Amino acid sequence: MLTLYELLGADDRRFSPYCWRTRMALAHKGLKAEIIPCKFTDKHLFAFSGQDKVPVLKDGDRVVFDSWDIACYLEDTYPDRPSLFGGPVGRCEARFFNEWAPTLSRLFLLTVIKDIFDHVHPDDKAYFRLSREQRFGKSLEQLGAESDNHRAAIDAAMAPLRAVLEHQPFFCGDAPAYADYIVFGHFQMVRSISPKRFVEKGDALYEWRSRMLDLFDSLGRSVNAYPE
Ligand SMILES: N[C@@H](CCC(=O)N[C@@H](CS)C(=O)NCC(=O)O)C(=O)O
Repeated sequence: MLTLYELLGADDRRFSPYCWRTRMALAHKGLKAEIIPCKFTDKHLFAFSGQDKVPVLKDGDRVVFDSWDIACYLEDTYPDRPSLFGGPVGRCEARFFNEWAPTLSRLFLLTVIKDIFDHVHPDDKAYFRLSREQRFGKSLEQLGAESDNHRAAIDAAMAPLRAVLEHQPFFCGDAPAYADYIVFGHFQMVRSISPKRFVEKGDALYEWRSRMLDLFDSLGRSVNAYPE
């Protein structure tokens, strides 16, 4: 019996990039999990994990947190199901994506932080404002006013992603695997809460995202989000 604790926003929005990785990884493995949506201020729901972030996965008595550790756990515990990494070399390469993704994530976050604030659950507004203003040392309004300053850095970060997709349909080759889910999570985060567009039709990344959204009976489209 698998249970996934994941982040919940207003209007049932699911905007955690790390939870999306786990959702996609479970689907890739063909595993079903009960989803327990948690607001930022619902940390008591997964306090048994001994830390304060989602995703948290419970598999019977086992508790695993941190999306990378969850992916490795699923790969090692369910080796007979489709592989997330395609072997030890693929696991090492996916680790690079895992370490690199926060660079893109931070740029996306700074660009859409006011949109996130507008879409966090009403119960979480005060927590989100306080914690993010402390983290960035600026008010949300100030960050919002500067939101378009990161476009050039985002384009630079996305350039190698586009270059790879000129040669192959997925980052992992002919079929998607965990490195694709890592990148996809961050695109799902922005699409879940922001009308801002980062990829347009005709862009290799847009086409890749459409293929990702088609996966697992359009799992990525099963949530409230802005138009593709
Ligand atoms: N390295 C962790 C990051 C998890 C993370 O940052 N989760 C965010 C949601 S996207 C969270 O739970 N934040 C709680 C908070 O900010 O209070 C992972 O990969 O799972």
